[in-house]
Order: sequence, then structure tokens, then C-alpha cells
Amino acid sequence: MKAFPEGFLWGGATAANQYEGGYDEGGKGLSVSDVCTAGGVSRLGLSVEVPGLPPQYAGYFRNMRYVTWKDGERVGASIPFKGTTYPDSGRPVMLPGEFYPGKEAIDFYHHYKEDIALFAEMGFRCYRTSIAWTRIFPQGTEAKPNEAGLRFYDDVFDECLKYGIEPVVTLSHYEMPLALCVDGNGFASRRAADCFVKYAKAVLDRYHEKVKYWLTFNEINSIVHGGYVNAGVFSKDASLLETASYHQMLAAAEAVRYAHERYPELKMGCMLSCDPPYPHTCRPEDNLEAVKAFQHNVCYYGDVMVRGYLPEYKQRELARAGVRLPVQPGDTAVLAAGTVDFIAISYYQTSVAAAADESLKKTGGNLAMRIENPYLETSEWGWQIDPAGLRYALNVLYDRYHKPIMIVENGLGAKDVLEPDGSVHDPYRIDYLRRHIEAMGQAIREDGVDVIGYTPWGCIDLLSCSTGQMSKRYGFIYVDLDDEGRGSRKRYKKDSFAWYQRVIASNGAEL
Ligand code: BGP
Repeated sequence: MKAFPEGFLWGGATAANQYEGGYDEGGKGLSVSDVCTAGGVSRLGLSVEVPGLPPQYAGYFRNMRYVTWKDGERVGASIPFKGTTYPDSGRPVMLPGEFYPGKEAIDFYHHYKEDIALFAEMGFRCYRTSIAWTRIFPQGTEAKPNEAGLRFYDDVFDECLKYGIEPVVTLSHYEMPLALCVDGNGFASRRAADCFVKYAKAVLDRYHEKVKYWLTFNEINSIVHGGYVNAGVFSKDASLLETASYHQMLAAAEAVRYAHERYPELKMGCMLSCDPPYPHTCRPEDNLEAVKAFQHNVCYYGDVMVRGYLPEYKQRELARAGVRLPVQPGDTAVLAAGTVDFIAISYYQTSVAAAADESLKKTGGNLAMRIENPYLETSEWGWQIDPAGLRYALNVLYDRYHKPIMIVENGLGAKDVLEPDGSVHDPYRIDYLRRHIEAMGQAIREDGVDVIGYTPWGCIDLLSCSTGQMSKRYGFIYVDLDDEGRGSRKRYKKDSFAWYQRVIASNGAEL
């Protein structure tokens, strides 16, 4: 294969809520993710009910992580993304005796030097990570940032720069302050947007000389699957969710506007989960459904953050649903002034759209209950594997926005075996990544898409976002820890470690 463009940003991606641990150290406050359990491991024996779930999908949500709550004296659990209901008067809490894997996670908080040294050994040119908002503003509402939290990320970024690794930083990756969720239902209230802007300005001011690439909200469009971990909305009310996502886009635009004004050398990006739909058949109705699904699930958010205004199709959709967004004077100007420099995406799979999908077979995948695509293989966790879909996604997005694209998540969650000699043989992961890198290379060379970087997800094993499990592993580096928090947390290089090292050293020519 021919080499990638000069300066291409090869690296890896992680997020504070899934790997950092140290949940109460250095003055950190609780985040919405801190009160989530590990899939299938509730020590209090909590379970969730999924109203209306067809019998063939019983067990479908068994391994999902739960958010625990209290409603008066009653305690219970719900699934943070989709499926269950939330008690109207209940609020998420950390319950004594329950197991919360994020409390310690893989303990990057105390291992960051060792981990970044391993990233450097692989040759990373960039490293995507996130700042835990709750280290900087533990409750969200404080007037001044927490100096101990700021110092921690100074140390992390300095460690990266020591090796010539460019940090790529997400401002909020599924971990807003729990206090803002409990009081105000997260971004459903404008106060959370104000708190986010205060936080974004504080970290931009502090780190603008160390961090050039910034992403605002991780997978901002994931709110279509539920709003708890991403926007702090403990409710399934459609109007609250639309309001929350409007407030998030407004807050993101204000952060981008501020950065552009103060620090014009910074590159500000949005981050979309990109799973473009194929029509189920060539029936016109299925094709129209695919266009509408892409608008609804992905493009609405991209359109606002890249173009700077609410697209017409969404305005009509909101009007039909009777949802009035809480637009205030000045908002339109903020959205218009805060458009991004590049687009970051996560890409794991494509989807299928059908005008009538009730009778169609669904995959076992855990977030979206997707229609199965019979032409694709499926991972152990029910996610369908589609390297050509990545090239498709890149073309569609580049045609629409004409902005540089960074692929900040992609990868295979799989079970690995640590051999007695400390080796881990993961040819399936190498095969998955190789095929996706080939597809990305074709999009660059043959289609002219401006892809500027690639950071596979979970470059070191960390907690799964959907299931809270450790056994769903993505990394080049194995971490000795099981689903119930047992293990030494020692790091081991998998076979894919040396493979990715060669990929980077050859700038993508040797796959
Ligand atoms: C994305 C999230 C990540 C991540 C990844 C893999 O949606 O941004 O946080 O975890 O998906 O998903 P999972 O961990 O559920 O396998």
C-alpha cells in the first residue's frame, strides 16, 4: 500500500470516564458515569425492566451497564442509553455496596507516565484523550477551577509533548458533573450550557499552548439513543432531549467562538458518531428512509456545528412534534460564529434503514437494535463489521461539509487471552484494523477525502462504554483486570502492538 500523506496523525483514543479512575482524588466530583455499574455484575442484584421488548430480544440488554438511582426510599437501576424508563422523581446516586467499575477503572490516574511511554513506543504522533470536567469543576457550578485537577492534565499533556505526541482533547466525553444532572436535568437546563462554557474557557486558557486540537462533545448525536451519560438528562421526554441537545450545540459553538477569537492557531472540531444507513432494498420508500435517518441521526448535529444554523428539515420535524426550542436572542449569532475547523467521527459500523422495519431481523448489538445486514460479519458483541462502510461514510461527510476529517474512534471490541508467557495473540484485531485502514487509504487516495488522522478506540484496554465490561477489549495493550474489578492492572503488549508500530513507522505503507 502507498504511504499516507506527510504529517498524517496516527495515534490512539481513550476517555477519562472509562480509564482514569481516581474518582475521588485531587478534589474530583462525581460524574454521571461514576454511578454506572458493570454489565451483568450488580452486587446489589439490581436488574432492569425493558417495557415492550419483544420476547426474542429478552437478554438483549443483559450485559448493558446500569445507572443506579434512588426514588425516596426505593432504589433501582435503568439503562443509561435506551430501553428502560426512569422514575420521574428519582435521581441517580452512588449506592453503598454496589460495584462501580469507573471508580478505579484501569487507573490511568496513577499510570499515565507508563501508558504514555507505551504509546510513544508504538510511535503515536497524536493521542486523543478527554479532560474529566469534574476534576476541573467538581460540581459544575464553582466560580473558580480546581487547581489540583488542572495540574493533573498539565502533567499528562507535558508527558505527551515530551515524546512529540500531539494531544487531541475532548472537552466532555460522557462524564458531566452529576450535580448538574441531579439539579436541573443536565443540559435540559441552560445553566449546564453556561457551566460548560465557563469550563471550556478555563481549560482553553490553561492549555492553549500545549493542546492544538480540541473536540467539544463526544458523539454529540448519541442523544438520539438516550441523553443520560452524554447530556445528563435523566428522562426520556423527547422535548427535554431536544432542548438538551440544542443547549449542547449552543455551548459547543460558544467554546469554538471563544477559541477562534482568543487563540486563532487552535483547531476546533465537533465529534459525531457516524453510522450511515444503507437502504434495506432499492424500493423508493427505503431510500427516502435512509436519507431521513441520516439527517435525523447524524447530519442535524453536523449541519448546526459546521454550517452554523438549524437545518430546515429539523425545524419542520420539531414543529410537527410540537417541540419548541428555548431559543434566546443572540443564540443565532452564537451558532453562526462558532462553526468548526474540522470534523471528528467515531466509526464502528453502518446501519440499515427500511420504511417498515418491525418484521426485520435485528442484530444483537447493544445500543441501537439495528436491522441486520446479511452481507456483513458480526462481532461477538453484535456489532456489524464493514470496512467499505468507512470509505462510504468519509465520502458522504466530505461531500456534504468539505472540512478535514479525523477518525477519532474505530476498532473491534473482542475477548483476548493473556497467555502464561505474557503474550496476547489478537490476529482478529489486526485484521479488522488493517481492513479499515485500507478503506481509509482508498478514500484519501482515490476519492480525495481530506482525512487528517486516525486514532483507534481504546488503544489500551479500558471499560466499555455500553456495557462497563473489561472483557470487551479494544487495545494494543492488555490490562490485567476482569469484569468484577479483579486483577493487577499490569500492562502487557499484544501482537497488535508491534503491528501498529510498523504501520506508523511506515506511515501506513506496511499493513
Ligand atoms: C463510542 C464511545 C466510546 C467507546 C466506544 C466503544 O460510542 O464514544 O466511549 O466506548 O463507543 O463502545 P463500547 O465501549 O460500548 O464497546
